Amino acid sequence: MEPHADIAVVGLAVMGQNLILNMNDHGFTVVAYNRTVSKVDEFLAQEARGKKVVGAHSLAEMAALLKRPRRVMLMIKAGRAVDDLIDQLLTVLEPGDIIIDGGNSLFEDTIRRTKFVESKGLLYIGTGVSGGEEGARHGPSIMPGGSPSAWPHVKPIFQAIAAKVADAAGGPEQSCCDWVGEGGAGHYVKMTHNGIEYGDMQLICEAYHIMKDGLGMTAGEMHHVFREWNTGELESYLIEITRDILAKTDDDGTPLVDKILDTAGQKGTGKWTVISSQELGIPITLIAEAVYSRCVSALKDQRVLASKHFKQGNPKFAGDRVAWLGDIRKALYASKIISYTQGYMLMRAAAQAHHWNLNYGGIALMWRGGCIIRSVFLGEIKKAFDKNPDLTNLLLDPFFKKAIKGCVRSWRKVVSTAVKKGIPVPALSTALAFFDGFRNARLPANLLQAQRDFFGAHTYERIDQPRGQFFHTNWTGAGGRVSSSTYSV
Ligand code: NBP
Repeated sequence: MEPHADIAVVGLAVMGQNLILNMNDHGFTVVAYNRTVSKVDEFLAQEARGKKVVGAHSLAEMAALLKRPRRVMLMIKAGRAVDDLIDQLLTVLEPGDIIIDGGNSLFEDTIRRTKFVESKGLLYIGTGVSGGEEGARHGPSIMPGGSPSAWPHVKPIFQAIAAKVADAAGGPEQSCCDWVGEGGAGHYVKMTHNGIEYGDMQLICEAYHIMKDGLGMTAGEMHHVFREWNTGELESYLIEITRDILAKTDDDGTPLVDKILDTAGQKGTGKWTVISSQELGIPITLIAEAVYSRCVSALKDQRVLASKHFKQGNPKFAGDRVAWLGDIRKALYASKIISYTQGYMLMRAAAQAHHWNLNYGGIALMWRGGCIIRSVFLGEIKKAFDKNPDLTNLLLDPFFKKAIKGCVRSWRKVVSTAVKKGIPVPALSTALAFFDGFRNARLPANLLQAQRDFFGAHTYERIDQPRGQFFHTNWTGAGGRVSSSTYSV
Protein backbone atom coordinates (compact mmCIF):
# COMPACT_ATOMS: atom_id res chain seq x y z
CA MET A 1 0.00 0.00 0.00
CA GLU A 2 1.21 3.57 -0.79
CA PRO A 3 2.35 5.66 2.16
CA HIS A 4 -0.81 7.62 2.90
CA ALA A 5 -1.25 7.84 6.67
CA ASP A 6 -0.70 11.10 8.55
CA ILE A 7 0.59 9.72 11.83
CA ALA A 8 1.12 6.43 13.68
CA VAL A 9 0.24 5.81 17.31
CA VAL A 10 2.08 3.04 19.13
CA GLY A 11 0.35 1.79 22.27
CA LEU A 12 -3.30 0.81 22.23
CA ALA A 13 -4.15 1.19 25.91
CA VAL A 14 -6.69 3.74 27.08
CA MET A 15 -4.77 6.87 26.00
CA GLY A 16 -3.55 5.60 22.64
CA GLN A 17 -6.91 4.27 21.49
CA ASN A 18 -8.76 7.43 22.42
CA LEU A 19 -6.19 9.72 20.81
CA ILE A 20 -6.47 7.72 17.58
CA LEU A 21 -10.25 8.08 17.56
CA ASN A 22 -9.89 11.80 18.26
CA MET A 23 -7.40 12.18 15.36
CA ASN A 24 -9.79 10.25 13.12
CA ASP A 25 -12.63 12.63 14.05
CA HIS A 26 -10.47 15.49 12.79
CA GLY A 27 -9.84 13.88 9.42
CA PHE A 28 -6.39 12.38 9.99
CA THR A 29 -5.54 8.89 8.83
CA VAL A 30 -3.85 7.05 11.67
CA VAL A 31 -1.82 3.84 11.74
CA ALA A 32 -2.40 1.86 14.92
CA TYR A 33 0.32 -0.42 16.30
CA ASN A 34 0.76 -2.20 19.62
CA ARG A 35 3.48 -4.49 21.01
CA THR A 36 0.89 -7.20 21.62
CA VAL A 37 -0.35 -7.20 18.05
CA SER A 38 -3.61 -9.04 18.76
CA LYS A 39 -4.77 -5.73 20.31
CA VAL A 40 -4.43 -4.08 16.89
CA ASP A 41 -6.96 -6.47 15.37
CA GLU A 42 -9.28 -6.17 18.38
CA PHE A 43 -9.17 -2.39 18.14
CA LEU A 44 -9.87 -2.39 14.39
CA ALA A 45 -12.76 -4.82 14.83
CA GLN A 46 -14.33 -2.90 17.70
CA GLU A 47 -13.66 0.74 18.66
CA ALA A 48 -12.08 1.69 15.29
CA ARG A 49 -14.54 -0.24 13.14
CA GLY A 50 -15.66 1.84 10.15
CA LYS A 51 -13.06 4.56 10.81
CA LYS A 52 -10.07 5.61 8.69
CA VAL A 53 -7.70 3.76 11.02
CA VAL A 54 -5.13 1.40 9.51
CA GLY A 55 -3.65 -1.47 11.48
CA ALA A 56 0.01 -2.47 11.37
CA HIS A 57 1.41 -5.75 12.66
CA SER A 58 5.05 -4.68 12.76
CA LEU A 59 6.98 -1.43 13.11
CA ALA A 60 8.29 -1.88 9.54
CA GLU A 61 4.75 -2.21 8.18
CA MET A 62 3.76 0.86 10.20
CA ALA A 63 6.66 2.90 8.80
CA ALA A 64 5.81 1.90 5.23
CA LEU A 65 2.28 3.30 5.60
CA LEU A 66 3.35 6.78 6.71
CA LYS A 67 3.73 9.96 4.65
CA ARG A 68 7.11 11.72 5.03
CA PRO A 69 8.37 13.05 7.31
CA ARG A 70 6.95 10.17 9.28
CA ARG A 71 5.27 11.03 12.57
CA VAL A 72 5.19 8.26 15.16
CA MET A 73 3.59 8.94 18.53
CA LEU A 74 4.28 6.62 21.46
CA MET A 75 1.50 6.23 24.01
CA ILE A 76 3.12 3.54 26.12
CA LYS A 77 4.21 3.06 29.71
CA ALA A 78 6.85 5.64 30.66
CA GLY A 79 10.40 4.53 31.48
CA ARG A 80 12.61 1.89 29.91
CA ALA A 81 9.91 0.87 27.40
CA VAL A 82 10.27 4.25 25.68
CA ASP A 83 14.05 3.84 25.24
CA ASP A 84 13.60 0.31 23.91
CA LEU A 85 11.00 1.43 21.43
CA ILE A 86 13.10 4.37 20.24
CA ASP A 87 15.94 1.91 19.52
CA GLN A 88 13.56 -0.26 17.49
CA LEU A 89 12.08 2.73 15.65
CA LEU A 90 15.51 3.95 14.59
CA THR A 91 15.84 0.77 12.52
CA VAL A 92 12.67 1.49 10.49
CA LEU A 93 12.61 5.31 10.32
CA GLU A 94 14.80 7.74 8.35
CA PRO A 95 16.51 11.07 8.99
CA GLY A 96 13.93 13.86 9.24
CA ASP A 97 11.25 11.58 10.68
CA ILE A 98 9.71 12.53 14.01
CA ILE A 99 9.33 10.41 17.14
CA ILE A 100 6.83 11.77 19.65
CA ASP A 101 6.57 10.51 23.23
CA GLY A 102 3.13 11.37 24.61
CA GLY A 103 3.50 9.43 27.87
CA ASN A 104 4.29 10.76 31.32
CA SER A 105 8.06 10.68 30.90
CA LEU A 106 10.48 12.31 33.29
CA PHE A 107 11.67 15.57 31.71
CA GLU A 108 15.31 14.62 32.20
CA ASP A 109 14.74 11.47 30.13
CA THR A 110 13.18 13.66 27.44
CA ILE A 111 16.20 15.99 27.40
CA ARG A 112 18.44 12.93 26.96
CA ARG A 113 16.22 11.32 24.31
CA THR A 114 15.90 14.54 22.31
CA LYS A 115 19.69 14.76 22.07
CA PHE A 116 19.99 11.06 21.24
CA VAL A 117 17.34 11.04 18.50
CA GLU A 118 18.67 14.30 17.02
CA SER A 119 22.16 12.75 16.95
CA LYS A 120 20.69 10.12 14.62
CA GLY A 121 19.33 12.80 12.28
CA LEU A 122 15.69 12.44 13.38
CA LEU A 123 13.54 14.84 15.38
CA TYR A 124 11.99 14.27 18.78
CA ILE A 125 9.03 15.62 20.68
CA GLY A 126 8.27 14.87 24.33
CA THR A 127 4.77 16.02 25.05
CA GLY A 128 2.52 16.11 28.06
CA VAL A 129 -1.01 14.94 27.33
CA SER A 130 -3.51 15.63 30.07
CA GLY A 131 -7.18 14.94 30.51
CA GLY A 132 -7.26 11.19 30.99
CA GLU A 133 -9.49 8.98 28.87
CA GLU A 134 -12.17 11.59 28.20
CA GLY A 135 -9.63 14.27 27.33
CA ALA A 136 -7.77 12.00 24.95
CA ARG A 137 -11.05 11.15 23.19
CA HIS A 138 -12.62 14.61 22.96
CA GLY A 139 -9.84 17.15 23.47
CA PRO A 140 -6.85 16.94 25.83
CA SER A 141 -4.45 19.63 26.90
CA ILE A 142 -1.23 18.98 24.97
CA MET A 143 2.14 20.42 26.05
CA PRO A 144 4.83 19.66 23.43
CA GLY A 145 8.56 20.29 23.71
CA GLY A 146 11.70 18.83 22.11
CA SER A 147 13.18 19.57 18.66
CA PRO A 148 11.76 22.97 17.58
CA SER A 149 11.91 22.06 13.87
CA ALA A 150 9.53 19.15 14.49
CA TRP A 151 6.76 21.44 15.71
CA PRO A 152 5.46 22.72 12.32
CA HIS A 153 4.94 19.09 11.24
CA VAL A 154 2.99 18.14 14.35
CA LYS A 155 1.18 21.41 15.04
CA PRO A 156 -1.81 20.93 12.68
CA ILE A 157 -2.64 17.53 14.18
CA PHE A 158 -2.08 18.47 17.82
CA GLN A 159 -3.89 21.80 17.66
CA ALA A 160 -6.85 20.14 15.90
CA ILE A 161 -7.30 17.39 18.48
CA ALA A 162 -6.61 19.49 21.60
CA ALA A 163 -9.35 21.04 23.74
CA LYS A 164 -10.59 24.48 22.70
CA VAL A 165 -11.44 27.35 25.00
CA ALA A 166 -13.24 30.60 24.39
CA ASP A 167 -10.97 33.61 24.19
CA ALA A 168 -11.54 35.89 27.20
CA ALA A 169 -11.39 38.95 24.92
CA GLY A 170 -14.20 37.58 22.73
CA GLY A 171 -11.91 36.45 19.88
CA PRO A 172 -11.98 33.03 18.20
CA GLU A 173 -11.65 29.83 20.23
CA GLN A 174 -8.09 28.94 21.16
CA SER A 175 -6.46 25.52 21.18
CA CYS A 176 -5.11 24.15 24.48
CA CYS A 177 -1.88 23.20 22.73
CA ASP A 178 1.10 25.28 21.80
CA TRP A 179 4.84 24.86 21.58
CA VAL A 180 6.34 24.91 25.06
CA GLY A 181 10.09 24.85 24.43
CA GLU A 182 13.20 22.86 23.67
CA GLY A 183 14.26 19.51 25.09
CA GLY A 184 12.28 18.49 28.17
CA ALA A 185 10.23 21.72 28.48
CA GLY A 186 6.92 20.08 27.51
CA HIS A 187 7.30 17.25 29.96
CA TYR A 188 8.45 19.68 32.66
CA VAL A 189 5.31 21.75 32.25
CA LYS A 190 3.19 18.58 32.30
CA MET A 191 4.98 17.43 35.47
CA THR A 192 4.28 20.80 37.11
CA HIS A 193 0.66 20.49 35.99
CA ASN A 194 0.44 17.13 37.74
CA GLY A 195 2.04 18.58 40.88
CA ILE A 196 -0.52 21.38 40.92
CA GLU A 197 -3.21 18.75 40.40
CA TYR A 198 -1.98 17.01 43.59
CA GLY A 199 -2.24 20.36 45.41
CA ASP A 200 -5.74 21.19 44.15
CA MET A 201 -7.01 17.73 45.09
CA GLN A 202 -5.51 17.91 48.59
CA LEU A 203 -7.02 21.36 49.20
CA ILE A 204 -10.46 20.09 48.20
CA CYS A 205 -10.02 17.07 50.47
CA GLU A 206 -9.12 19.31 53.42
CA ALA A 207 -12.20 21.48 52.81
CA TYR A 208 -14.26 18.27 52.71
CA HIS A 209 -12.66 17.04 55.95
CA ILE A 210 -13.54 20.28 57.76
CA MET A 211 -17.10 20.20 56.44
CA LYS A 212 -17.50 16.55 57.42
CA ASP A 213 -15.89 16.57 60.89
CA GLY A 214 -15.94 20.25 61.83
CA LEU A 215 -19.42 21.12 60.55
CA GLY A 216 -20.92 17.62 60.76
CA MET A 217 -22.18 17.70 57.17
CA THR A 218 -23.36 14.71 55.15
CA ALA A 219 -22.12 13.89 51.66
CA GLY A 220 -25.46 15.04 50.27
CA GLU A 221 -25.18 18.40 52.03
CA MET A 222 -21.61 18.84 50.82
CA HIS A 223 -22.73 18.03 47.28
CA HIS A 224 -24.85 21.19 47.37
CA VAL A 225 -21.92 23.27 48.64
CA PHE A 226 -19.63 22.08 45.84
CA ARG A 227 -22.41 22.70 43.35
CA GLU A 228 -22.59 26.30 44.51
CA TRP A 229 -18.80 26.67 44.59
CA ASN A 230 -18.68 25.52 41.00
CA THR A 231 -20.55 28.64 39.93
CA GLY A 232 -17.96 31.12 41.26
CA GLU A 233 -14.22 31.74 41.30
CA LEU A 234 -13.54 28.08 42.20
CA GLU A 235 -15.34 26.75 39.10
CA SER A 236 -13.18 23.90 37.83
CA TYR A 237 -13.18 20.30 36.73
CA LEU A 238 -12.00 19.03 40.14
CA ILE A 239 -14.74 20.92 42.04
CA GLU A 240 -17.25 19.61 39.48
CA ILE A 241 -16.25 15.96 39.90
CA THR A 242 -16.16 16.36 43.70
CA ARG A 243 -19.75 17.64 43.50
CA ASP A 244 -20.73 14.55 41.50
CA ILE A 245 -18.76 12.10 43.66
CA LEU A 246 -20.58 13.38 46.77
CA ALA A 247 -23.95 12.71 45.12
CA LYS A 248 -23.12 9.15 44.11
CA THR A 249 -24.76 6.43 46.19
CA ASP A 250 -23.86 2.79 46.61
CA ASP A 251 -26.30 -0.06 45.93
CA ASP A 252 -27.76 0.34 49.43
CA GLY A 253 -28.50 4.03 48.83
CA THR A 254 -25.77 5.37 51.13
CA PRO A 255 -22.99 7.69 49.84
CA LEU A 256 -20.31 5.69 48.01
CA VAL A 257 -17.56 8.08 49.10
CA ASP A 258 -18.09 7.05 52.74
CA LYS A 259 -17.28 3.45 51.85
CA ILE A 260 -13.99 4.12 50.07
CA LEU A 261 -10.85 3.22 52.00
CA ASP A 262 -8.89 6.35 52.99
CA THR A 263 -5.50 5.46 51.54
CA ALA A 264 -4.34 7.38 48.48
CA GLY A 265 -2.11 6.08 45.72
CA GLN A 266 0.34 7.97 43.53
CA LYS A 267 2.24 7.31 40.34
CA GLY A 268 5.20 9.65 40.83
CA THR A 269 4.72 12.93 38.97
CA GLY A 270 3.95 14.79 42.22
CA LYS A 271 7.11 13.35 43.73
CA TRP A 272 9.14 14.37 40.65
CA THR A 273 7.82 17.93 40.96
CA VAL A 274 8.94 18.11 44.58
CA ILE A 275 12.36 16.59 43.80
CA SER A 276 12.87 19.15 41.04
CA SER A 277 11.83 21.97 43.39
CA GLN A 278 14.41 20.80 45.94
CA GLU A 279 17.10 20.79 43.28
CA LEU A 280 16.17 24.28 42.12
CA GLY A 281 15.64 25.63 45.66
CA ILE A 282 12.05 26.71 45.02
CA PRO A 283 9.53 26.37 47.87
CA ILE A 284 6.57 24.53 46.41
CA THR A 285 5.44 23.76 49.93
CA LEU A 286 1.82 23.09 49.06
CA ILE A 287 2.53 20.42 46.46
CA ALA A 288 5.07 18.85 48.83
CA GLU A 289 2.43 18.66 51.59
CA ALA A 290 -0.02 17.18 49.10
CA VAL A 291 2.46 14.42 48.23
CA TYR A 292 3.24 13.76 51.90
CA SER A 293 -0.47 13.75 52.77
CA ARG A 294 -0.91 10.81 50.39
CA CYS A 295 2.01 9.12 52.18
CA VAL A 296 0.38 9.72 55.59
CA SER A 297 -2.92 8.37 54.27
CA ALA A 298 -1.12 5.20 53.16
CA LEU A 299 -0.11 4.47 56.80
CA LYS A 300 -3.61 3.18 57.46
CA ASP A 301 -2.76 0.43 59.96
CA GLN A 302 -0.44 2.65 61.96
CA ARG A 303 -3.02 5.45 61.96
CA VAL A 304 -5.74 3.13 63.23
CA LEU A 305 -3.42 2.03 66.05
CA ALA A 306 -2.36 5.60 66.89
CA SER A 307 -5.98 6.75 66.97
CA LYS A 308 -6.51 4.46 69.96
CA HIS A 309 -3.61 6.11 71.83
CA PHE A 310 -4.35 9.73 70.97
CA LYS A 311 -8.09 10.25 71.20
CA GLN A 312 -9.51 13.21 69.28
CA GLY A 313 -11.54 15.75 71.27
CA ASN A 314 -14.70 17.34 69.96
CA PRO A 315 -13.89 18.41 66.36
CA LYS A 316 -17.03 20.53 65.93
CA PHE A 317 -16.60 24.13 64.80
CA ALA A 318 -18.81 26.43 66.91
CA GLY A 319 -20.92 29.03 65.16
CA ASP A 320 -22.92 29.55 62.04
CA ARG A 321 -22.48 26.87 59.36
CA VAL A 322 -23.21 29.17 56.44
CA ALA A 323 -20.62 31.67 57.66
CA TRP A 324 -18.06 28.88 58.06
CA LEU A 325 -18.72 27.65 54.55
CA GLY A 326 -17.95 31.14 53.23
CA ASP A 327 -14.71 31.14 55.24
CA ILE A 328 -13.70 27.68 53.99
CA ARG A 329 -14.33 28.73 50.39
CA LYS A 330 -12.06 31.75 50.86
CA ALA A 331 -9.36 29.66 52.58
CA LEU A 332 -9.44 27.23 49.67
CA TYR A 333 -9.28 30.01 47.10
CA ALA A 334 -6.37 31.81 48.79
CA SER A 335 -4.44 28.53 49.15
CA LYS A 336 -5.04 27.75 45.50
CA ILE A 337 -3.57 31.12 44.54
CA ILE A 338 -0.48 30.24 46.63
CA SER A 339 -0.19 26.83 44.99
CA TYR A 340 -0.23 28.27 41.46
CA THR A 341 2.12 31.05 42.55
CA GLN A 342 4.57 28.39 43.73
CA GLY A 343 4.08 26.30 40.57
CA TYR A 344 4.86 29.30 38.38
CA MET A 345 7.91 30.13 40.53
CA LEU A 346 9.11 26.59 39.89
CA MET A 347 8.62 26.79 36.11
CA ARG A 348 10.42 30.15 36.02
CA ALA A 349 13.41 28.69 37.87
CA ALA A 350 13.47 25.59 35.65
CA ALA A 351 13.28 27.75 32.52
CA GLN A 352 16.28 29.70 33.73
CA ALA A 353 18.25 26.56 34.60
CA HIS A 354 17.50 24.81 31.29
CA HIS A 355 17.40 27.91 29.03
CA TRP A 356 13.76 27.47 28.04
CA ASN A 357 11.83 30.48 26.85
CA LEU A 358 8.52 29.56 28.49
CA ASN A 359 5.38 31.49 27.65
CA TYR A 360 3.63 31.61 31.04
CA GLY A 361 0.35 33.01 29.75
CA GLY A 362 0.39 30.35 27.01
CA ILE A 363 0.84 27.65 29.66
CA ALA A 364 -2.19 28.95 31.56
CA LEU A 365 -4.14 28.80 28.30
CA MET A 366 -3.03 25.21 27.66
CA TRP A 367 -4.23 24.24 31.16
CA ARG A 368 -7.45 26.25 30.81
CA GLY A 369 -9.24 23.39 29.02
CA GLY A 370 -8.92 19.66 28.47
CA CYS A 371 -6.79 18.85 31.50
CA ILE A 372 -7.54 17.85 35.06
CA ILE A 373 -6.76 21.28 36.57
CA ARG A 374 -8.86 23.17 34.01
CA SER A 375 -10.64 26.07 35.66
CA VAL A 376 -11.95 29.59 35.37
CA PHE A 377 -9.06 30.59 37.64
CA LEU A 378 -6.50 29.80 34.91
CA GLY A 379 -8.19 32.43 32.75
CA GLU A 380 -7.19 34.99 35.40
CA ILE A 381 -3.59 33.73 35.35
CA LYS A 382 -3.56 34.06 31.57
CA LYS A 383 -4.83 37.64 31.89
CA ALA A 384 -2.15 38.44 34.50
CA PHE A 385 0.65 37.30 32.15
CA ASP A 386 -0.99 38.94 29.12
CA LYS A 387 -0.97 42.23 31.04
CA ASN A 388 2.59 41.76 32.20
CA PRO A 389 4.63 39.00 30.50
CA ASP A 390 7.55 39.76 32.86
CA LEU A 391 5.47 39.24 36.00
CA THR A 392 7.91 37.62 38.44
CA ASN A 393 5.35 36.47 40.98
CA LEU A 394 1.63 35.90 40.65
CA LEU A 395 0.97 37.36 44.10
CA LEU A 396 2.17 40.73 42.84
CA ASP A 397 -0.45 40.86 40.07
CA PRO A 398 -3.17 43.36 41.10
CA PHE A 399 -6.01 40.84 40.63
CA PHE A 400 -4.42 38.15 42.80
CA LYS A 401 -3.18 40.67 45.36
CA LYS A 402 -6.72 41.92 45.86
CA ALA A 403 -8.10 38.37 45.88
CA ILE A 404 -5.68 37.21 48.60
CA LYS A 405 -6.32 40.32 50.71
CA GLY A 406 -10.04 39.58 50.55
CA CYS A 407 -9.47 36.05 51.89
CA VAL A 408 -6.85 36.47 54.61
CA ARG A 409 -9.15 36.83 57.63
CA SER A 410 -11.23 33.80 56.72
CA TRP A 411 -8.12 31.80 55.84
CA ARG A 412 -6.52 32.45 59.25
CA LYS A 413 -9.80 31.66 61.01
CA VAL A 414 -10.23 28.32 59.22
CA VAL A 415 -6.63 27.19 59.66
CA SER A 416 -6.40 28.22 63.33
CA THR A 417 -9.74 26.61 64.21
CA ALA A 418 -8.84 23.39 62.40
CA VAL A 419 -5.54 23.30 64.29
CA LYS A 420 -7.34 23.85 67.63
CA LYS A 421 -9.84 21.11 66.79
CA GLY A 422 -7.23 18.62 65.61
CA ILE A 423 -8.40 18.41 61.99
CA PRO A 424 -5.28 18.11 59.80
CA VAL A 425 -5.02 20.85 57.17
CA PRO A 426 -1.44 20.55 55.91
CA ALA A 427 -2.03 22.19 52.52
CA LEU A 428 -4.23 25.05 53.77
CA SER A 429 -1.79 25.80 56.59
CA THR A 430 1.44 25.51 54.62
CA ALA A 431 -0.03 27.90 52.06
CA LEU A 432 -0.71 30.40 54.84
CA ALA A 433 2.77 29.88 56.30
CA PHE A 434 4.31 30.50 52.87
CA PHE A 435 2.24 33.65 52.46
CA ASP A 436 3.34 34.95 55.86
CA GLY A 437 6.96 34.11 55.12
CA PHE A 438 6.87 35.63 51.64
CA ARG A 439 5.28 38.91 52.78
CA ASN A 440 7.70 39.23 55.72
CA ALA A 441 10.63 41.54 55.00
CA ARG A 442 12.66 40.15 57.91
CA LEU A 443 12.65 36.47 58.76
CA PRO A 444 14.60 34.77 61.58
CA ALA A 445 17.22 33.50 59.15
CA ASN A 446 19.67 35.96 60.74
CA LEU A 447 19.74 33.67 63.77
CA LEU A 448 20.03 30.66 61.51
CA GLN A 449 23.08 32.14 59.79
CA ALA A 450 24.59 32.85 63.20
CA GLN A 451 24.05 29.21 64.19
CA ARG A 452 25.65 28.00 60.95
CA ASP A 453 28.62 30.29 61.49
CA PHE A 454 28.86 29.18 65.15
CA PHE A 455 29.19 25.47 64.48
CA GLY A 456 30.58 25.37 60.96
CA ALA A 457 32.21 28.74 60.27
CA HIS A 458 29.82 29.16 57.32
CA THR A 459 29.99 32.99 57.48
CA TYR A 460 27.15 35.49 57.20
CA GLU A 461 26.32 38.78 55.47
CA ARG A 462 25.55 41.90 57.54
CA ILE A 463 22.65 44.32 57.17
CA ASP A 464 25.06 47.25 57.62
CA GLN A 465 27.46 46.11 54.86
CA PRO A 466 26.96 45.60 51.09
CA ARG A 467 25.56 42.23 49.92
CA GLY A 468 28.21 39.73 48.86
CA GLN A 469 30.63 40.49 51.72
CA PHE A 470 30.89 37.58 54.14
CA PHE A 471 31.93 37.70 57.81
CA HIS A 472 32.94 35.10 60.32
CA THR A 473 32.86 35.49 64.09
CA ASN A 474 34.83 33.44 66.58
CA TRP A 475 31.74 32.90 68.73
CA THR A 476 33.39 31.00 71.61
CA GLY A 477 36.85 32.46 71.53
CA ALA A 478 38.12 28.91 71.02
CA GLY A 479 37.68 28.58 67.24
CA GLY A 480 40.18 29.61 64.58
CA ARG A 481 40.05 32.45 62.04
CA VAL A 482 39.43 30.16 59.03
CA SER A 483 35.93 30.03 57.57
CA SER A 484 34.33 27.17 55.62
CA SER A 485 33.96 27.34 51.88
CA THR A 486 32.99 23.81 51.01
CA TYR A 487 30.88 22.38 53.81
CA SER A 488 27.25 23.32 53.41
CA VAL A 489 24.19 22.33 55.40
P1 NBP B 1 -0.23 2.28 30.09
O1 NBP B 1 0.64 3.26 30.79
O2 NBP B 1 -1.04 1.35 30.88
O3 NBP B 1 0.72 1.43 29.09
C1 NBP B 1 0.20 0.36 28.36
C2 NBP B 1 0.75 0.38 26.94
O4 NBP B 1 2.19 0.35 26.97
C3 NBP B 1 0.31 -0.86 26.16
O5 NBP B 1 0.06 -0.49 24.84
C4 NBP B 1 1.54 -1.76 26.27
O6 NBP B 1 1.62 -2.72 25.26
C5 NBP B 1 2.61 -0.74 26.13
N1 NBP B 1 3.95 -1.20 26.51
C6 NBP B 1 4.42 -1.58 27.71
BR1 NBP B 1 3.43 -1.68 29.25
N2 NBP B 1 5.71 -1.94 27.69
C7 NBP B 1 6.07 -1.80 26.40
C8 NBP B 1 7.28 -2.02 25.72
N3 NBP B 1 8.37 -2.42 26.36
N4 NBP B 1 7.32 -1.78 24.39
C9 NBP B 1 6.22 -1.38 23.73
N5 NBP B 1 5.03 -1.14 24.33
C10 NBP B 1 4.96 -1.34 25.64
O7 NBP B 1 -1.17 3.03 29.03
P2 NBP B 1 -2.04 4.36 29.20
O8 NBP B 1 -2.74 4.41 30.52
O9 NBP B 1 -2.83 4.46 27.94
O10 NBP B 1 -0.94 5.52 29.21
C11 NBP B 1 -0.03 5.71 28.15
C12 NBP B 1 0.96 6.79 28.56
O11 NBP B 1 0.22 8.03 28.78
C13 NBP B 1 1.69 6.52 29.86
O12 NBP B 1 2.97 7.06 29.82
C14 NBP B 1 0.86 7.26 30.90
O13 NBP B 1 1.62 7.61 32.04
C15 NBP B 1 0.42 8.48 30.11
N6 NBP B 1 -0.83 9.09 30.56
C16 NBP B 1 -1.86 8.32 31.00
C17 NBP B 1 -3.05 8.93 31.41
C18 NBP B 1 -4.23 8.10 31.87
O14 NBP B 1 -5.19 8.70 32.35
N7 NBP B 1 -4.18 6.78 31.76
C19 NBP B 1 -3.17 10.31 31.35
C20 NBP B 1 -2.11 11.07 30.86
C21 NBP B 1 -0.94 10.45 30.46
P3 NBP B 1 1.03 -4.20 25.50
O15 NBP B 1 -0.41 -4.10 25.18
O16 NBP B 1 1.81 -5.03 24.54
O17 NBP B 1 1.30 -4.56 26.94
